[in-house]
Amino acid sequence: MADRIGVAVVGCGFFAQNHLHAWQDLKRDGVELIAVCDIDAAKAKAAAETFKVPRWYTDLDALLAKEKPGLIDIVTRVETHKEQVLKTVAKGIPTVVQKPYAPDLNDCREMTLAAKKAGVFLAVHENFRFQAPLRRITELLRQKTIGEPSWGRVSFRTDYDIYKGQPYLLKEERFVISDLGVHVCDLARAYLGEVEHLTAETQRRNPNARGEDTATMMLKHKSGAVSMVECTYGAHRVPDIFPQTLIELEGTKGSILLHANFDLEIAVEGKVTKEHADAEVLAWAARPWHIIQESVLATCAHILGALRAGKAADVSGEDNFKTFALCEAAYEAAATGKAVKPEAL
Ligand code: NAD
Ligand code: 89Y
Repeated sequence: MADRIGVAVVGCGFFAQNHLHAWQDLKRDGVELIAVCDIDAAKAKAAAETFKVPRWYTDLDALLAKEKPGLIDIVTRVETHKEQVLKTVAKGIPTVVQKPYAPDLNDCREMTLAAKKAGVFLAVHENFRFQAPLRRITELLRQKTIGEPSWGRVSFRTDYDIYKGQPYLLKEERFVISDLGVHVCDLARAYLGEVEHLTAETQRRNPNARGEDTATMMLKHKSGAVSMVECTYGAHRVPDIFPQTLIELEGTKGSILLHANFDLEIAVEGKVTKEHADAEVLAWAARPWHIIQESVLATCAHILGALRAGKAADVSGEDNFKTFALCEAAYEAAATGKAVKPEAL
């Protein structure tokens, strides 16, 4: 049995339920949920009761005054991330914060540099690259199965009613790039490497949304590879495959195609292999969210492993800064109609 680690979860809303389940599953790896916190007392109390967490708080300062978590998991919405991360980092507590990292790149920079200066572990819960079919693709690329990848497409297109669970999204001034662009840009980076420059077009296809609900981005990677990276909440497709991400990658020796319903096609020098790369439906999960729910467990497990190994997570604050820099560049590119180079830390 691994050493015990006390985890505190801040924010007990819609998505935090998945984190709470994941940390509970990781009890087998020594995780103990020691406290939860939400400014809404009813949510904090309900989470404590459901997940058998001994203490609940309505204020992060009160939690920090009483508890000594080995890891704090912030699952509140984006506008609260900086204030909370700066507090936990100042206390030297290893921290993970949900995506999007922050409302803008300067805030991402401030948190990343604060953690770096203090030598405190900081990760962003960027979970898409940990989805079962998407991590299988990472493995294939690491094995150089298709040689050097030179072209790709990352695509998330839906008009599933996400507003039922996440009504706040309709009011976001920065909408789909901030919410989904962070995931698809992260995948493009993970598969094809860092980006030289990008261009982008945005659209608002749903008149009830405040911000853009569609983004089409073209990335020129430093390796010379090019990718089309797309996300929309305004697709009208039948069937709607929410929340699946589709992938196309072409390399010097072959290609990898992730089709709908997790069907993976790997072509190497003319020979095609097919795999079904669906995720396990965990005991607490349900379709169609199961693919994301299983990735939350995989992300938490990865972050825990990195922390214990004394290493930065693959999705460290510094890493996610680079993903967010692509999103910030996409907003600028869409506004100016020009190719934009992502900013460095
Ligand atoms: P939500 O509004 O349902 O939950 C947020 C909770 O935080 C609420 O219960 C609220 O009361 C609480 N809160 C607000 N300020 C607080 C504070 N200062 N201290 C403690 N608690 C506070 O939102 P959500 O849909 O759960 O989204 C949370 C985050 O999860 C967002 O950043 C969202 O983008 C992200 N998310 C990620 C995925 C994914 O796949 N990675 C999916 C959905 C949502
Ligand atoms: O908010 C989005 C995310 O980050 O992943 C899925 C989601 O909840 C809805 O598309």
